[in-house]
Amino acid sequence: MDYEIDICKLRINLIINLEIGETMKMTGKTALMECLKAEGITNVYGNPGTSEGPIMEEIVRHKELKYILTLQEGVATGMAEADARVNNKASFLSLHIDSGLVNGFSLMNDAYTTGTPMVVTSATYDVRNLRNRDLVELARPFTKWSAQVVLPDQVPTVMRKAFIEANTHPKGPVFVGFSSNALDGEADMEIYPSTIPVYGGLDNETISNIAHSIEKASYPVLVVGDRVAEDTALNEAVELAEKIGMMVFIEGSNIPFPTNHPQMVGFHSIRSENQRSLLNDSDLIITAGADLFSDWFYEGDVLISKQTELIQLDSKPDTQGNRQPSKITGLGNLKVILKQILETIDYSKIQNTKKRIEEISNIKKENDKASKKAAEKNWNNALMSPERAMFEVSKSIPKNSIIVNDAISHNAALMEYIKFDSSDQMVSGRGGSIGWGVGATLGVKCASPEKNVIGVIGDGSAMMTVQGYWTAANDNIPCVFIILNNQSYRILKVNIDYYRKKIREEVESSGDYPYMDFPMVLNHCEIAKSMGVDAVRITDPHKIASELKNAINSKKPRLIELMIDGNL
Ligand SMILES: Cc1ncc(C[n+]2csc(CCOP(=O)(O)OP(=O)(O)O)c2C)c(N)n1
Ligand SMILES: [Mg+2]
Repeated sequence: MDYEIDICKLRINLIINLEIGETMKMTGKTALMECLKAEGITNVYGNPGTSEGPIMEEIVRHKELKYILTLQEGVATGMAEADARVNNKASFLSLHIDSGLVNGFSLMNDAYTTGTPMVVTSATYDVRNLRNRDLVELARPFTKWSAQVVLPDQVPTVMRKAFIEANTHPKGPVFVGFSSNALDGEADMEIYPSTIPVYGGLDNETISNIAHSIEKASYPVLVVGDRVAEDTALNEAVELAEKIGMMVFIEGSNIPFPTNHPQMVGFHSIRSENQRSLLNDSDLIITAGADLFSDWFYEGDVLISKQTELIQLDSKPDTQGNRQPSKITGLGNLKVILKQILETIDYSKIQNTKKRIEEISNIKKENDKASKKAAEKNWNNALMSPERAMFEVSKSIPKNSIIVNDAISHNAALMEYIKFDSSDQMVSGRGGSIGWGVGATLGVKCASPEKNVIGVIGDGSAMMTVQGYWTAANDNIPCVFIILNNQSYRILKVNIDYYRKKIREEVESSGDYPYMDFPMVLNHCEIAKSMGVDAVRITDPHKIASELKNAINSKKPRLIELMIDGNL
């Protein structure tokens, strides 16, 4: 009896009083929770199984931690991915042993290739049980580092290491498996938080070489990407572009540059002939945190002309050397590097800045005019055009909002009609796997509850993780899902046409798109309602702005399904 009371007291002490670095006897599962709290984690995204029993009964004793139950691991993984993107540091994801973990791999694979830091865990059974799979081996292709914990007092070290590894470039998911022996066993332990690694700039010689190249360039181009946003270097990128008079392209899935800036002439794509020729006319291209000419199809190694000098700057090492030989490759914190460049350039040597800026803004105006003209043709169609839909959506987006962009083939329309001037206003899916947007919308709202969060999601992508509507209702996560119902996997049609024309060099596409349409039209409105989320289906574009306003004001999760023309 005395023993039980002691244990009870000890647990109360642990929950209320544990100080950083204080030695205390505790179980591995308590240590795990204390580690999460030390890391500043508040949301645990997951789906539990029998092996996670010890974690589930422990987590409810820690009021600082909120477990958010999802009904499919794809939802939980999307939530954790987006949480990490918004907070710019590793999030925490708890998946069930093998089967649950494997369901998470689809979006973990994207996080791995694009560099989103996440600590992913599963619990395994007693190590003496030979039924256990080797989870570390299973997770290896989707994680940059992984470990199996079998003793309780391994927990603090391994968790600290896991957070450091996830947050270190190249960032990505890490995996930790906990045996029940480690979770239920007791030991003396101390809890310390990890430290997020910091990165510096480049040596003086490299910086003056870069400055020199800029000073002598007559037509310099800047391609900015995700890591500019991650390194909070948007202002430095703008200052550089404006002081030098550089043409700017945005690449990737964050906002590294104001999208409506007069020098921002387009979103970087190998597929645009106009853009290729603009890039090839340049004598200096600087990429900052951006992947140049990246696409699913291979179109050659060297794609810029011989007279174009390439300088690649990035914080993520594994992005370098994939294609395009560069004259200088600089790795470090992009905010620091861009500041170093700005401080080193001899501005008296730079000529024609004003004239260049004028020319660039004229190119931008021409591009804008051309896309407006193209959109006008279908503006009043009976089945709403994606451009019209995005224009109507843009009318009701409050200032304090984050857009979660999983618009897939309507991404261009979204970026054309919704303008962003800072890096915290939008995150978009990073490729590979569909099914990101529903979880991501929830994850962004959980990570930034004070913001209005609006997810714009393709009907096919949303269908992969519709279970997320239930989580929205169950936890009352007041975000808005805008589903673009174009009754198809439209992007596959776009891509197969590009493949036919560009890779197979067919003069005309056959126009066949097998298994890329949904003849039996999905009804996300009814699906959402069946899971407790208020929803509306809209065919008349005039109703969009007021419905979106109502949805945001409702302070409840809402779904707006827009019936969109998916024709190419
Ligand atoms: C998990 C997964 N399965 C299949 C695919 C192949 N795929 C890529 S895009 C896409 C269709 C997306 O359709 P939707 O979200 O409706 O967007 P739309 O192209 O219609 O705008 C599919 C099936 C994938 N990327 N990931
Ligand atoms: Mg679709």
